[in-house]
Amino acid sequence: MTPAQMKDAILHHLVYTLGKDAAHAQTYDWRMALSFAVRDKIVDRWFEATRRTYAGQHKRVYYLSMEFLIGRLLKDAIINMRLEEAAIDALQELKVDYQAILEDEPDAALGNGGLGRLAACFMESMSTIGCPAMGYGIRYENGLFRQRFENGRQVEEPEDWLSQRHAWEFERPEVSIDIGFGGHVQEIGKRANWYPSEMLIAMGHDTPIIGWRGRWGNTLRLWEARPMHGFDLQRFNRGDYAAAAEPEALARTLSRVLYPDDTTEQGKELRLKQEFFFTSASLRDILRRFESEYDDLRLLPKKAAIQMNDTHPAIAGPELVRLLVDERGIDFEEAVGIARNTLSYTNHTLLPEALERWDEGLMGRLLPRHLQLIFRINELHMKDVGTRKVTAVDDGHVKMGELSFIMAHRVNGVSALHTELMKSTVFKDLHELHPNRIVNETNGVTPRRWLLSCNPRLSTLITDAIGDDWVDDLEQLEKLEPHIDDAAFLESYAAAKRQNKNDLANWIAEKLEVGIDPEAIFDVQIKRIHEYKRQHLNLLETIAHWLEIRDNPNQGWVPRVKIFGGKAAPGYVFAKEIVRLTNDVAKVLNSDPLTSRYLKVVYPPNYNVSLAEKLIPASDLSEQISTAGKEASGTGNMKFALNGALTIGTLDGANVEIREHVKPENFFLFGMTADEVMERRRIGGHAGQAIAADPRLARAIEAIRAGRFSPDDPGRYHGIVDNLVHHDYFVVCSDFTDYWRAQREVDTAFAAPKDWARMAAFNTARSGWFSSDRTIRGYMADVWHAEAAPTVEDA
Ligand code: 26Y
Repeated sequence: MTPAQMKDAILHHLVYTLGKDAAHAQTYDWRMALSFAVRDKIVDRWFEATRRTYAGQHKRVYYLSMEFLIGRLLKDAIINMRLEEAAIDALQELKVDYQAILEDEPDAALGNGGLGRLAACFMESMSTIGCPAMGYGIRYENGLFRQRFENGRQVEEPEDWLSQRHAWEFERPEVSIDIGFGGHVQEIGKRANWYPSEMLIAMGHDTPIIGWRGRWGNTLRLWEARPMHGFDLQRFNRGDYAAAAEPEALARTLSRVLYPDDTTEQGKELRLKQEFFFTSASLRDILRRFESEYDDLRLLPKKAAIQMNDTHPAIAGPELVRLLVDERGIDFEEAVGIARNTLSYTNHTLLPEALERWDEGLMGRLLPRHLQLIFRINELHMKDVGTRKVTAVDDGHVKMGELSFIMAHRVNGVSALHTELMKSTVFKDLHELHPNRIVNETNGVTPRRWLLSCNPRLSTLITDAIGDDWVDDLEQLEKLEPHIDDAAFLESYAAAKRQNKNDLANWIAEKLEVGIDPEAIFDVQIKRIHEYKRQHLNLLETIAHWLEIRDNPNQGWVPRVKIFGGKAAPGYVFAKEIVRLTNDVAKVLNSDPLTSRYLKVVYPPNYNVSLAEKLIPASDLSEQISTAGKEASGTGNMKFALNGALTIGTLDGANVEIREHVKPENFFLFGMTADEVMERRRIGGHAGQAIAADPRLARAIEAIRAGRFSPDDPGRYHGIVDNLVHHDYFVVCSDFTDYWRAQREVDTAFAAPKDWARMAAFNTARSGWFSSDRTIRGYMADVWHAEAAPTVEDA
């Protein structure tokens, strides 16, 4: 597409789609016009891919996920269609600011964190590789809440990303599926009829996901809940206006909000309804498509692979069995076999409090037929394995992890360590019974968004050095290794980082009114706030460091800026206190004339995908400091390494594999191993011992206790302090001393800029394995048994 054609396309949409005249168009109008112009180009590609999938009778992958944290879509689309030059030139002629347009797009925050972002990276990679696939999820009207700080405290506000027109989706009223809840079951022979007492409709909205170079495009289909009967005219006519609208409002609540909890499972009825709603709609859509092409349901596992992203769609097992048995007359045992060979399950957490369990009573009320089938599936499994030792139903609860395991032919973990821990802990018994079922598929991230698009300076430098094949095949980054000995290359590498840091410093000055030194170490911890992720370990080290600088302010300290970002679940009290403490610490440190040129803390509110895209390219140090054994994988860790930030981290999740790839000498390791953590916890008073042994730690804790960061309310953080001193389940105190040591090694290393740049560049060169393209190829080979389709020529 030439710039002139792009300009015409933009103006065409401005006038005929938006009904605006260029003279009066606002940023919003230009954004929409540009989005539609780009979308037109995508649609052709997308149709071609769909045609080829049908024509070639390719196996399709269905990715069922409660979350798709896709963020902004315009730049991704422009980059993958390679329309950036045309767009920039066209807009320049129209005197419209391209960057302002990009920034105007709201983030589609349809996810909490890692799990949702992984699903988004997978969608992009499947399109890039040409894996025929479809993502299925919920079209939340309100995504993850927006975070604001009020006197340092987190305040949540609704995220209304749909309040403006959404340029990327196509409404599919013809894809409307009715979903039932409640009611009763009538068994007739081997089958049953389910008569639900409540019905609503799932309506599809399709977003095309285009791969790199536009060679392939898949669909993300998100379901919106709609009332079956809409609004009650009879009641309205009687003057009962509120009641007339009630059924409508009730149905719609199903796709209203994304649950903002990602560690504490609460067993909420509405969440179970959401899970069944999108899973059932998706399965019936999948079967409808399958039956339009094939007439033998036994072929289903050959033609469809259905991935359950965690247990959130775990009701897929019983629902698929129900559709096969009750609605298609297939024998129960055969139906279980078909379902199992079609389904697979990814586990993302070992934290006991995050494992879903549903109360039998609740399940029986909402999904009476499914509960019956769960009992039968469970009995059949026990019969097959010849033991009653493992069960999916226990203590009046349905355990969704066990149910998913039993109903899947493959179960995977998301990093090597996590997969081993699955085998030895939560799924130990099941693993012994099914030793080939658990496999590992270490996570990855898409290099299009997380390098090419977010870090143009580094991308250009890489392409100048080794050509642009790395975008298709990230492991080509290894070709950078010889350049790392070239002083000129290293200097350019460092210059790109410096400019990124300058941009970020300017942004922080403008948005947060905090001045930071672009020469300082940009030390960044961005992720959801959780005890196991240990933001408070980072804070304790910050405080200890501050006190040490105060002791001796003229000692030539290596300047540092600590950047935090992340949301706390609204009901997670401890996490919210950490948020507040971070803001309180920032306030005190940033205004301390003795120390502030050496140490600052910044905490931009509302961390999201777009903010990550700003922060990661400008980071020097990546904080990956979870208690070993608790972070299943992490994916931020990969984005940082790829963009040349060095990691300070524990042997947890994918950190272990990152360290192997980038070499131990280019990684700041500290802390106990997962085994040592378990040992340490057995020692009574382990925290007290650690505090007594390290005066720096004792002093930092004492500063918090004494109210130095909350002088108006000295007792504010006694909860945190007591937890640390008396419980410290996440062994913050016991890891502190080694963390401090590693941080001082960071200071020393950073003071030698050439060596630092070489280590950073080595991280980039060795991060190619962490592409989600590699991960997807792994799933295709080990889990889905699917092959890529022949793709279309380059866009
Ligand atoms: C059921 C409810 C409480 C729940 C909702 C969301 C439970 C969990 C979640 C989300 C979990 C999540 O995001 N897990 C993260 O998945 C990433 C992708 O695999 C991992 O990299 C990361 O370590 C893990 O915490």
